[in-house]
Amino acid sequence: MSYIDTIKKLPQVMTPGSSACQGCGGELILRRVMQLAGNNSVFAVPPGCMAGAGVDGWSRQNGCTAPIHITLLDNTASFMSGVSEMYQRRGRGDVNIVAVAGDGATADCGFQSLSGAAERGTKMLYVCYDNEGYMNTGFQRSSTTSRGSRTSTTPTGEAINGKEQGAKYLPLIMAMHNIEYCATASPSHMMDFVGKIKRGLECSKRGFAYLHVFSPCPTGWGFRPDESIAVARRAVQSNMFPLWECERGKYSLSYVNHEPISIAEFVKGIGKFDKLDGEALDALQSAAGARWELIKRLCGEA
Ligand SMILES: Cc1ncc(C[n+]2csc(CCOP(=O)(O)OP(=O)(O)O)c2C)c(N)n1
Ligand code: SF4
Ligand SMILES: [Mg+2]
Repeated sequence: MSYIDTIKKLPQVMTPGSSACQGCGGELILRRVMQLAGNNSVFAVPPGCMAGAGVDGWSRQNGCTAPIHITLLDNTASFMSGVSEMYQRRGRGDVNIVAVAGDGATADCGFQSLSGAAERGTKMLYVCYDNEGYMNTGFQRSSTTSRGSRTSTTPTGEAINGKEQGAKYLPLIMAMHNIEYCATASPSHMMDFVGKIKRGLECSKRGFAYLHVFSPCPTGWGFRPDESIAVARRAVQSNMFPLWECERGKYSLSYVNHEPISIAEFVKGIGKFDKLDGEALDALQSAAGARWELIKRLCGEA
């Protein structure tokens, strides 16, 4: 059965009526994860754009049709460790334990709790939708924000020209926790993403599974809502966001770029990068190149 047929047959767990912006990558990611996990699941969505958009429920009309917790910004994985443990002890390992959190809640505020749950091998699937910033509170920079991005706390002007530090590459840090499953995904490569959600759910029955998903944000990044999928596709095609997976220590590439497009091509039309000069573009290009070489070596493709 094709992934489209699979998706068509599955009911939506996230109800209509979310207030996320048009073209929000995060909403698409969350809908797919919830749909694949289904109603025999317990979800956690901490503060951020997705909780703010109402997925945790803010009236009797909308929210989520499965049990869902709005955890704290910094305790999602430890909170869900307790939930997972309770279900294991009751012999209910069939229940999917799933967290979907932003990059701020994952790579920064919640990292201690995430790292602990990963190291303990908690049986759960943790999905980070990475829109490279604290979008729900006004587009502040996070540790995963790309170098040179204009955010509300890293403006472009005379004093600084966007974020001065490079992005923390969290998926590899998570893979180094020796977890059951770790993968990157993009909404532009939906078949790959759906396969990884399924694999992540399966692996969450044995231990910790982690998905890091590129999440274009038209409002915060400054591009047209109907460009979201194209932006995500260019991120993959330029090696800005390589697609790979690692199951029990075995790495493999999910998408091989024989002729990658340049980073200059990727950033075209994305407002947060519109003040990048040649030097900043070169820095982004060489960081992307170095990361790609490292991943290829890990995957035995170098
Ligand atoms: C400890 C703590 N500090 C600050 C906040 C305020 N806050 C709520 S959502 C949010 C942004 C979260 O960013 P991210 O996790 O990346 O999700 P996004 O908004 O980008 O979807 C912040 C800072 C909070 N809820 N808790
Ligand atoms: S600000 Fe960005 S991440 Fe938040 S709902 Fe809008 S598009 Fe989605
Ligand atoms: Mg974010």
